[in-house]
Amino acid sequence: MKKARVGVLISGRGSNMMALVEAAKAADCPADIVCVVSNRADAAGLAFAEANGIATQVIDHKAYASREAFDRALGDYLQSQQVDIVACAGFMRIITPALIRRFPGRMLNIHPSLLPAYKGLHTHERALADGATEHGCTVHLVTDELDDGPIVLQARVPVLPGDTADKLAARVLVEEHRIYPQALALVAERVKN
Ligand code: NHR
Ligand code: GAR
Repeated sequence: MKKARVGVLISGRGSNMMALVEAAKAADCPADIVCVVSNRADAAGLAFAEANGIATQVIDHKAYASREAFDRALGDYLQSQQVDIVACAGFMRIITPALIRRFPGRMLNIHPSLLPAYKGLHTHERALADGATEHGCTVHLVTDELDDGPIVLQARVPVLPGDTADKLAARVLVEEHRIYPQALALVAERVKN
């Protein structure tokens, strides 16, 4: 079976990346995780990727004069690895059109809210402050507009009495780890053919 080659972008813990890597170990998974890129050298997820025999690369945004220059370096590395699909997984830098246009319709992100609600940062705190009764996560295609691209999959969780941002985030994260591999497989099936 021909598999889509996937590069994952992280900035930290990398638990979503780990879920993608584990799911891609299945023989019938249409996606192959070929590299993991972090903008931070101390990202915990890098060691996991290395232990799993996946190429890793640190590209520090602070070493570049502009967002565009950073994105050009990211794109050059991803293309050197012949990546078909880019999966952002807790990647914390806003991506410019310079990178997005190199992977049209082939760049995914997981966002911890039920988009279009709570775009941007601190989603769990904002949902709690609003008294929301439902919250969740969304896998969407990345477009030039932040957290605004076509939705691939969503999952909902209840907001429970006594919730803190940490408790709510943990409940959402379980669903992130479930739907991100599913969404990647959907896009990989499309890209492969
Ligand atoms: N880029 C584009 N063009 N479109 C999207 O939908 C993107 C994106 C880049 C990242 C993830 C995202 C989220 O799901 C994401 C979606 C970081 C910021 C941010 O403000 C906002 C949204 C997201 C990720 N980052 C600061 C910046 O100046 C830095 C914050 C930090 O380093 O802690 O880039 O929520
Ligand atoms: C996840 O909850 C992800 O949805 C969120 O950060 C966490 C990363 O965890 N993403 C964003 O907030 C994007 N702005 P992980 O590194 O363990 O996957």
